[in-house]
Amino acid sequence: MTTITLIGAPIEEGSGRRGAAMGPTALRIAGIDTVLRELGHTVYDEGDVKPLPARDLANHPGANNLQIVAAFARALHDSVHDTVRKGHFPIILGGDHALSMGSVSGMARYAAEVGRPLFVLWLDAHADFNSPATSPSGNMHGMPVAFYCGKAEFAPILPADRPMVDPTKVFQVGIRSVDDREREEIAEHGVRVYDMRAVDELGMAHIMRHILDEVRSANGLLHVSLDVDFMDPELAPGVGTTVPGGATFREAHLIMEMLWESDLVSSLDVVELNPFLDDRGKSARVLVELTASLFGRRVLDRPTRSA
Ligand code: 4U7
Ligand code: MN
Ligand code: MN
Ligand code: MN
Repeated sequence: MTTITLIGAPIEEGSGRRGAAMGPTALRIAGIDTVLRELGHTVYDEGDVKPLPARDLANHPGANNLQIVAAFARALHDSVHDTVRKGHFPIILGGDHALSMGSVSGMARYAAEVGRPLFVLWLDAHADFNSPATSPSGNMHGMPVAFYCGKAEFAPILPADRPMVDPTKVFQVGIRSVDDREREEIAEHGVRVYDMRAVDELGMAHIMRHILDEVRSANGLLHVSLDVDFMDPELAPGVGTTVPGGATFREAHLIMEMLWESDLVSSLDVVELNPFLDDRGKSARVLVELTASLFGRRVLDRPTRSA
Protein backbone atom coordinates (compact mmCIF):
# COMPACT_ATOMS: atom_id res chain seq x y z
CA MET A 1 0.00 0.00 0.00
CA THR A 2 1.07 3.54 -0.66
CA THR A 3 1.53 6.56 1.57
CA ILE A 4 0.01 9.48 -0.30
CA THR A 5 0.30 13.21 0.36
CA LEU A 6 -2.32 15.50 -1.16
CA ILE A 7 -1.04 18.98 -2.04
CA GLY A 8 -3.56 21.62 -3.09
CA ALA A 9 -2.45 24.22 -5.64
CA PRO A 10 -5.32 26.70 -6.11
CA ILE A 11 -3.83 28.57 -9.06
CA GLU A 12 -6.00 29.98 -11.85
CA GLU A 13 -3.78 32.84 -13.02
CA GLY A 14 -2.10 30.60 -15.60
CA SER A 15 -5.39 29.97 -17.37
CA GLY A 16 -6.71 33.38 -18.38
CA ARG A 17 -10.04 32.90 -16.59
CA ARG A 18 -11.35 32.46 -13.07
CA GLY A 19 -12.55 29.24 -11.42
CA ALA A 20 -9.69 26.71 -11.41
CA ALA A 21 -8.66 28.01 -7.97
CA MET A 22 -11.75 26.17 -6.68
CA GLY A 23 -10.43 22.89 -8.11
CA PRO A 24 -8.69 21.58 -4.96
CA THR A 25 -11.80 22.24 -2.88
CA ALA A 26 -14.06 20.45 -5.36
CA LEU A 27 -11.76 17.41 -5.47
CA ARG A 28 -11.77 17.28 -1.66
CA ILE A 29 -15.56 17.63 -1.53
CA ALA A 30 -15.86 14.82 -4.11
CA GLY A 31 -13.99 12.65 -1.60
CA ILE A 32 -10.56 12.08 -3.11
CA ASP A 33 -9.02 11.30 0.31
CA THR A 34 -11.81 8.91 1.31
CA VAL A 35 -11.68 6.73 -1.82
CA LEU A 36 -7.91 6.37 -1.44
CA ARG A 37 -8.23 5.38 2.23
CA GLU A 38 -10.96 2.88 1.34
CA LEU A 39 -8.47 1.25 -1.02
CA GLY A 40 -6.14 0.73 1.94
CA HIS A 41 -3.71 3.59 1.42
CA THR A 42 -2.47 6.03 4.04
CA VAL A 43 -3.42 9.57 3.05
CA TYR A 44 -2.13 12.88 4.39
CA ASP A 45 -3.55 16.20 3.21
CA GLU A 46 -1.06 19.06 3.43
CA GLY A 47 -3.71 21.63 2.59
CA ASP A 48 -2.91 24.22 -0.06
CA VAL A 49 0.58 25.49 -0.87
CA LYS A 50 1.27 29.08 0.13
CA PRO A 51 2.62 31.02 -2.84
CA LEU A 52 4.93 33.93 -2.09
CA PRO A 53 4.58 36.45 -4.94
CA ALA A 54 7.80 36.39 -6.97
CA ARG A 55 8.51 40.11 -6.83
CA ASP A 56 12.03 39.60 -8.17
CA LEU A 57 10.52 38.89 -11.62
CA ALA A 58 9.59 41.77 -13.90
CA ASN A 59 6.31 41.71 -15.81
CA HIS A 60 6.74 39.84 -19.06
CA PRO A 61 4.61 40.73 -22.11
CA GLY A 62 4.34 37.13 -23.37
CA ALA A 63 3.73 35.53 -19.96
CA ASN A 64 0.52 36.64 -18.23
CA ASN A 65 0.62 36.78 -14.41
CA LEU A 66 4.24 35.64 -14.38
CA GLN A 67 4.78 36.55 -10.73
CA ILE A 68 1.93 34.52 -9.33
CA VAL A 69 2.60 31.56 -11.65
CA ALA A 70 6.25 31.61 -10.53
CA ALA A 71 5.17 31.82 -6.89
CA PHE A 72 3.11 28.63 -7.20
CA ALA A 73 5.82 26.89 -9.22
CA ARG A 74 8.43 27.64 -6.54
CA ALA A 75 6.21 26.53 -3.67
CA LEU A 76 5.22 23.30 -5.43
CA HIS A 77 8.73 22.49 -6.56
CA ASP A 78 9.81 22.44 -2.91
CA SER A 79 6.75 20.72 -1.54
CA VAL A 80 6.69 17.94 -4.18
CA HIS A 81 10.41 17.38 -3.77
CA ASP A 82 10.12 17.16 0.06
CA THR A 83 7.14 14.81 -0.23
CA VAL A 84 8.77 12.34 -2.59
CA ARG A 85 12.02 12.35 -0.59
CA LYS A 86 10.03 11.24 2.46
CA GLY A 87 8.90 8.25 0.41
CA HIS A 88 5.35 9.57 -0.05
CA PHE A 89 3.46 9.69 -3.31
CA PRO A 90 2.49 13.31 -4.09
CA ILE A 91 -0.92 14.02 -5.65
CA ILE A 92 -1.20 17.65 -6.68
CA LEU A 93 -4.76 18.94 -6.70
CA GLY A 94 -5.03 21.75 -9.26
CA GLY A 95 -5.38 24.45 -10.16
CA ASP A 96 -4.43 25.19 -13.73
CA HIS A 97 -1.74 23.34 -15.65
CA ALA A 98 0.94 26.01 -15.09
CA LEU A 99 1.43 24.29 -11.72
CA SER A 100 3.22 21.44 -13.50
CA MET A 101 6.19 23.76 -13.99
CA GLY A 102 6.73 23.26 -10.26
CA SER A 103 5.54 19.68 -9.73
CA VAL A 104 7.42 18.14 -12.65
CA SER A 105 10.55 20.16 -11.87
CA GLY A 106 10.40 18.97 -8.27
CA MET A 107 10.19 15.38 -9.50
CA ALA A 108 13.07 16.03 -11.95
CA ARG A 109 15.22 17.18 -9.04
CA TYR A 110 14.41 14.02 -7.09
CA ALA A 111 15.06 11.79 -10.14
CA ALA A 112 18.47 13.43 -10.62
CA GLU A 113 19.31 12.81 -6.96
CA VAL A 114 18.49 9.12 -7.14
CA GLY A 115 20.09 8.73 -10.58
CA ARG A 116 16.98 7.54 -12.40
CA PRO A 117 15.44 9.03 -15.56
CA LEU A 118 12.12 10.86 -15.18
CA PHE A 119 9.38 10.05 -17.68
CA VAL A 120 6.19 12.10 -17.97
CA LEU A 121 2.80 10.86 -19.17
CA TRP A 122 0.95 14.01 -20.30
CA LEU A 123 -2.80 13.30 -20.68
CA ASP A 124 -4.20 16.38 -22.38
CA ALA A 125 -6.03 17.72 -25.43
CA HIS A 126 -3.13 20.17 -25.80
CA ALA A 127 0.64 19.82 -26.10
CA ASP A 128 1.34 22.71 -23.67
CA PHE A 129 4.65 23.36 -25.43
CA ASN A 130 4.23 27.10 -25.96
CA SER A 131 6.61 29.65 -24.48
CA PRO A 132 6.39 33.41 -24.01
CA ALA A 133 7.81 33.78 -27.54
CA THR A 134 5.34 31.44 -29.28
CA SER A 135 2.11 31.54 -27.24
CA PRO A 136 -0.94 32.93 -29.04
CA SER A 137 -2.58 33.75 -25.67
CA GLY A 138 0.24 34.45 -23.20
CA ASN A 139 -1.48 32.03 -20.81
CA MET A 140 1.12 30.03 -18.93
CA HIS A 141 -0.99 26.88 -18.57
CA GLY A 142 -0.09 26.34 -22.24
CA MET A 143 3.67 26.40 -21.44
CA PRO A 144 4.65 23.89 -18.73
CA VAL A 145 6.10 21.20 -21.02
CA ALA A 146 8.44 23.63 -22.80
CA PHE A 147 9.39 24.98 -19.37
CA TYR A 148 10.33 21.73 -17.65
CA CYS A 149 12.10 20.44 -20.76
CA GLY A 150 14.21 23.63 -20.76
CA LYS A 151 13.69 24.05 -24.49
CA ALA A 152 12.61 27.69 -24.55
CA GLU A 153 13.56 31.02 -22.98
CA PHE A 154 11.72 31.68 -19.71
CA ALA A 155 12.20 34.23 -16.96
CA PRO A 156 14.12 32.78 -13.96
CA ILE A 157 11.11 31.11 -12.36
CA LEU A 158 13.22 28.37 -10.72
CA PRO A 159 16.97 28.29 -9.93
CA ALA A 160 19.22 28.15 -13.00
CA ASP A 161 20.64 24.77 -11.93
CA ARG A 162 17.26 23.01 -11.97
CA PRO A 163 17.30 19.58 -13.62
CA MET A 164 15.42 19.39 -16.94
CA VAL A 165 13.26 16.63 -18.37
CA ASP A 166 14.43 15.01 -21.59
CA PRO A 167 11.66 15.79 -24.12
CA THR A 168 12.04 12.32 -25.66
CA LYS A 169 10.88 10.96 -22.28
CA VAL A 170 7.64 12.94 -22.41
CA PHE A 171 4.70 10.90 -23.73
CA GLN A 172 1.64 12.91 -24.68
CA VAL A 173 -1.62 11.03 -25.13
CA GLY A 174 -5.00 12.38 -26.27
CA ILE A 175 -3.67 15.43 -28.10
CA ARG A 176 -6.07 17.13 -30.52
CA SER A 177 -5.34 20.86 -30.41
CA VAL A 178 -1.84 22.09 -31.23
CA ASP A 179 -0.79 25.60 -32.30
CA ASP A 180 1.35 26.05 -35.43
CA ARG A 181 4.57 27.06 -33.67
CA GLU A 182 3.98 24.40 -31.04
CA ARG A 183 3.74 21.70 -33.71
CA GLU A 184 7.20 22.64 -34.97
CA GLU A 185 8.62 22.73 -31.45
CA ILE A 186 7.35 19.32 -30.34
CA ALA A 187 8.65 17.72 -33.54
CA GLU A 188 12.02 19.43 -33.24
CA HIS A 189 12.49 18.32 -29.64
CA GLY A 190 11.26 14.77 -30.14
CA VAL A 191 8.28 14.82 -27.76
CA ARG A 192 6.49 11.47 -28.10
CA VAL A 193 2.96 12.33 -29.17
CA TYR A 194 0.03 9.92 -29.44
CA ASP A 195 -2.74 12.14 -30.74
CA MET A 196 -6.41 11.13 -30.74
CA ARG A 197 -5.98 9.65 -34.20
CA ALA A 198 -3.27 7.35 -32.82
CA VAL A 199 -5.64 6.39 -30.00
CA ASP A 200 -8.32 5.56 -32.61
CA GLU A 201 -5.96 3.56 -34.80
CA LEU A 202 -3.79 1.76 -32.25
CA GLY A 203 -6.07 1.54 -29.23
CA MET A 204 -5.23 2.75 -25.73
CA ALA A 205 -3.96 -0.61 -24.46
CA HIS A 206 -1.33 -0.84 -27.20
CA ILE A 207 -0.13 2.70 -26.58
CA MET A 208 0.09 2.20 -22.84
CA ARG A 209 1.98 -1.09 -23.12
CA HIS A 210 4.49 0.63 -25.34
CA ILE A 211 5.01 3.50 -22.90
CA LEU A 212 5.16 1.32 -19.79
CA ASP A 213 7.66 -1.07 -21.37
CA GLU A 214 9.96 1.83 -22.11
CA VAL A 215 9.73 3.29 -18.60
CA ARG A 216 10.29 -0.14 -17.05
CA SER A 217 13.31 -1.04 -19.14
CA ALA A 218 14.95 2.31 -18.30
CA ASN A 219 14.20 1.85 -14.55
CA GLY A 220 12.48 5.22 -14.78
CA LEU A 221 10.21 7.20 -12.51
CA LEU A 222 6.87 8.11 -14.07
CA HIS A 223 5.01 11.34 -13.37
CA VAL A 224 1.41 11.44 -14.63
CA SER A 225 -0.22 14.78 -15.42
CA LEU A 226 -3.98 14.57 -16.02
CA ASP A 227 -5.63 17.61 -17.60
CA VAL A 228 -9.45 17.48 -17.40
CA ASP A 229 -9.67 18.36 -21.10
CA PHE A 230 -7.97 15.05 -21.95
CA MET A 231 -11.44 13.59 -21.60
CA ASP A 232 -14.31 14.24 -23.89
CA PRO A 233 -16.33 17.33 -22.83
CA GLU A 234 -19.48 15.18 -22.53
CA LEU A 235 -17.77 13.23 -19.78
CA ALA A 236 -15.94 16.12 -18.11
CA PRO A 237 -17.37 19.55 -18.98
CA GLY A 238 -15.80 21.36 -16.00
CA VAL A 239 -12.83 22.89 -17.78
CA GLY A 240 -12.19 26.16 -19.60
CA THR A 241 -10.57 24.67 -22.70
CA THR A 242 -12.90 21.90 -23.90
CA VAL A 243 -12.04 20.28 -27.24
CA PRO A 244 -14.43 17.76 -28.84
CA GLY A 245 -13.30 14.23 -29.60
CA GLY A 246 -11.57 13.41 -26.32
CA ALA A 247 -10.95 10.21 -24.42
CA THR A 248 -13.93 8.13 -23.35
CA PHE A 249 -14.73 6.93 -19.85
CA ARG A 250 -13.28 3.49 -20.59
CA GLU A 251 -10.18 4.77 -22.38
CA ALA A 252 -9.35 6.97 -19.41
CA HIS A 253 -10.01 4.20 -16.90
CA LEU A 254 -7.99 1.67 -18.85
CA ILE A 255 -4.98 3.97 -18.64
CA MET A 256 -5.36 4.27 -14.88
CA GLU A 257 -5.83 0.52 -14.39
CA MET A 258 -2.75 -0.26 -16.47
CA LEU A 259 -0.76 2.36 -14.55
CA TRP A 260 -1.69 0.75 -11.23
CA GLU A 261 -0.75 -2.69 -12.47
CA SER A 262 2.58 -1.38 -13.74
CA ASP A 263 3.66 -0.14 -10.29
CA LEU A 264 5.76 2.50 -12.09
CA VAL A 265 3.97 5.73 -11.19
CA SER A 266 5.65 8.03 -8.69
CA SER A 267 3.53 11.19 -8.73
CA LEU A 268 0.31 12.65 -10.13
CA ASP A 269 -1.13 16.06 -11.09
CA VAL A 270 -4.92 16.41 -11.38
CA VAL A 271 -5.34 19.75 -13.11
CA GLU A 272 -7.57 22.28 -14.86
CA LEU A 273 -10.80 21.38 -13.05
CA ASN A 274 -13.00 24.49 -13.10
CA PRO A 275 -15.94 23.78 -10.78
CA PHE A 276 -17.60 27.03 -11.87
CA LEU A 277 -18.08 25.51 -15.34
CA ASP A 278 -18.94 22.00 -14.16
CA ASP A 279 -22.28 20.25 -14.34
CA ARG A 280 -23.32 19.39 -10.75
CA GLY A 281 -19.91 18.06 -9.72
CA LYS A 282 -19.73 15.61 -12.62
CA SER A 283 -16.14 16.32 -13.63
CA ALA A 284 -14.85 16.34 -10.06
CA ARG A 285 -16.44 12.92 -9.54
CA VAL A 286 -14.91 11.51 -12.73
CA LEU A 287 -11.48 12.70 -11.60
CA VAL A 288 -11.93 11.02 -8.22
CA GLU A 289 -13.02 7.78 -9.92
CA LEU A 290 -9.98 7.89 -12.20
CA THR A 291 -7.68 8.49 -9.24
CA ALA A 292 -9.24 5.47 -7.51
CA SER A 293 -8.48 3.34 -10.58
CA LEU A 294 -4.88 4.59 -10.58
CA PHE A 295 -4.63 3.42 -6.96
CA GLY A 296 -5.97 -0.05 -7.40
CA ARG A 297 -9.74 0.01 -7.74
CA ARG A 298 -10.83 -2.62 -10.25
CA VAL A 299 -13.72 -4.88 -11.10
CA LEU A 300 -12.05 -8.29 -10.86
CA ASP A 301 -8.72 -9.39 -9.47
CA ARG A 302 -6.09 -9.77 -12.12
CA PRO A 303 -2.95 -11.85 -11.99
CA THR A 304 -0.46 -8.99 -11.94
CA ARG A 305 0.64 -6.55 -9.26
CA SER A 306 1.04 -8.24 -5.87
CA ALA A 307 0.97 -5.15 -3.62
B1 4U7 B 1 -4.08 23.50 -21.11
C1 4U7 B 1 -3.43 27.28 -26.20
F1 4U7 B 1 -3.77 28.80 -27.95
N1 4U7 B 1 -2.55 26.39 -26.92
O1 4U7 B 1 -1.37 28.25 -25.51
C2 4U7 B 1 -2.61 28.38 -25.53
F2 4U7 B 1 -5.07 27.08 -27.89
O2 4U7 B 1 -3.32 23.35 -19.84
C3 4U7 B 1 -4.28 26.54 -25.21
O3 4U7 B 1 -3.72 22.27 -21.87
C4 4U7 B 1 -3.54 26.05 -24.02
O4 4U7 B 1 -5.50 23.46 -20.85
C5 4U7 B 1 -4.32 25.09 -23.13
O5 4U7 B 1 -3.21 29.32 -25.00
C6 4U7 B 1 -3.62 24.84 -21.85
C7 4U7 B 1 -4.39 27.96 -27.18
MN1 MN C 1 -2.86 21.17 -20.14
MN1 MN D 1 -5.49 21.05 -22.10
MN1 MN E 1 3.79 0.27 -31.03
